[in-house]
Amino acid sequence: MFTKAIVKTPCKNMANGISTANLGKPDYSLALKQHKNYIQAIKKCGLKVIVLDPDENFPDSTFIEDVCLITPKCAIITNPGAASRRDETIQISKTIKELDLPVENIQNPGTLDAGDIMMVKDHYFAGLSDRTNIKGASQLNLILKKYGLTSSTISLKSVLHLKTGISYLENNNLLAFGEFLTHPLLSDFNIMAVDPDESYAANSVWINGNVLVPKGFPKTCKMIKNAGYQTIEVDVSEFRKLDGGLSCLSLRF
Ligand code: CIR
Repeated sequence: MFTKAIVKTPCKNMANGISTANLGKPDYSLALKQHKNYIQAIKKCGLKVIVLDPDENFPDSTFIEDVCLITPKCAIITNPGAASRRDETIQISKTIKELDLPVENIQNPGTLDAGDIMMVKDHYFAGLSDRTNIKGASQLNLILKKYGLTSSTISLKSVLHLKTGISYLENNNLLAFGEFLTHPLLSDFNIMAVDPDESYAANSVWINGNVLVPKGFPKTCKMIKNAGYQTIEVDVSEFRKLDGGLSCLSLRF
């Protein structure tokens, strides 16, 4: 069960965020509207939402998931792999200090984006990507160990972050596409295969029995619904233009 979430309002400068999507520049007023709807959706799942102010210095800072990993035992401030995102951690550190949790840090030369980390009960899968290096993943492993938690790594081939390609929906159900469908390290999961033409929807988010699914991916939404979940479709088209998905927009804990 999650009870809280932290989100960060997108800034006007989001138009200058990192992107490989080739879908054009995001429309800021539409992005603001979609962000508000996203907050409503996660509130509907029972979360109390802390909303942080926009920060024009960091175009990608609305993708708050990447800068911190909150576990039930500790919060880990990451060291984002993209240079332009490195100092997003300063603001989140201030917010995290106010929570009643021990705080840990990933440090140079280790880099880690928490979009690469997928929690499955007490175990954390860490994607090795262009953003998360082996040193970052090893630091994470040592930190988690202190708190009785475990982790393992998965090397990524084609996706930005691990959770771009897979999402854990609890009850051993794993939403996946492409390189993850037959991955040996994931073979114990009940794999729910996302159609290649809906691959963006592989980033869906389980919150307290509900699953947030990006709007516009009907086959995936139906598959999740048929598996017994309550689905909530959320339009995040403007965030997709910056390679961001549903999970990146919040820290849930
Ligand atoms: C970036 O490239 O860092 C942002 N434009 C998108 C981050 C998306 N975050 C995520 O998948 N966890």
